Amino acid sequence: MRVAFLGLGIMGHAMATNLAKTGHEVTVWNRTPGKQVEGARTAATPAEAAQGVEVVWLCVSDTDAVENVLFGADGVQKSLTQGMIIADSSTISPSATFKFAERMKGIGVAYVDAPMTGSKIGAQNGSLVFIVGGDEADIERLKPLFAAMGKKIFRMGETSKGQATKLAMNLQIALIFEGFAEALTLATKLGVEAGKLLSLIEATMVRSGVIDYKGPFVLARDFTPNFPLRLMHKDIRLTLEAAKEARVKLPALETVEEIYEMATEDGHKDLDYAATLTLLEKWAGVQVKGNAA
Ligand code: NA7
Repeated sequence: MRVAFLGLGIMGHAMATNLAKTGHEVTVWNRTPGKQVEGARTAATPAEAAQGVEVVWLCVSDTDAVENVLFGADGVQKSLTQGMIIADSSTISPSATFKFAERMKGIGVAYVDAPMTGSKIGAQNGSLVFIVGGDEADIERLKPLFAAMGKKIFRMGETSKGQATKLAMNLQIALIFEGFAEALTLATKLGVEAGKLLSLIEATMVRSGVIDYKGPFVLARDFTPNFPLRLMHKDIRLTLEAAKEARVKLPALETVEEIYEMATEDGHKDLDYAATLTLLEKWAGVQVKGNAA
């Protein structure tokens, strides 16, 4: 298919590379010039990238970035024609997504929100899981592209329900990790070896995908970003905003948001979100480390 891919960050670059590798005709654009994708053409603006394509796929930081790329000067909107599909893999506000989609509907352009889970590694090896909102027929048309970048699609309902679900998923990741980090900090302070605790977790119902994935990185004190703290913080804020709009109270997430705020003040925003552990360690006066037993 002819695809414009906009946003070549950690996730977007790997996704666009997989699209080009699987034979799709890809044109890429990134706000900061100089990024390229092997096998793809590079455009100077979103409008230029979107010219004559069937699908415009976005993967940029946040709600403002999506709005800018779609409706800003030299935005995608200038090149849209009836029958095109916009797919957005950024994690952004569900209510803003709904509004963007309504604006597109007026000109006969379909809008599918397709945030994903699977981190940098999933993006690189084409094993992302897409959490999708949109019309079934539009999603069907996108299937060859989803297949090039991921291993599964979950349709959660109409447009914006993908974003709503993604927030509900990341809420759990943030809280599960925080629980793990608090347990590691307490156990270390009480003299328990972190590696032994991890082995026990893995053998019991406390086990989770989040801990399986993050545990070895944490024990090795490797906080290089697979999912940067600043982006998880953005998702937590989005989740709290969506909850406020829906009049839902999320007390645990509100507390975790403060920890992200302080971790950001400590200069950790570009590290992995696992670096929130360092704040708990600072308060407790310990450092968690060890080998997975
Ligand atoms: P990164 O690696 O931080 O990349 C973010 C991308 O978004 C990068 O290409 C940025 O361009 C682009 N960006 C940021 N702000 C803007 C604006 N205002 N306009 C246009 N483009 C912008 O994030 P990931 O790839 O890990 O994640 C992307 C999304 O997927 C995010 O929503 C995650 O939560 C999930 P730059 O190179 O900085 O010019």
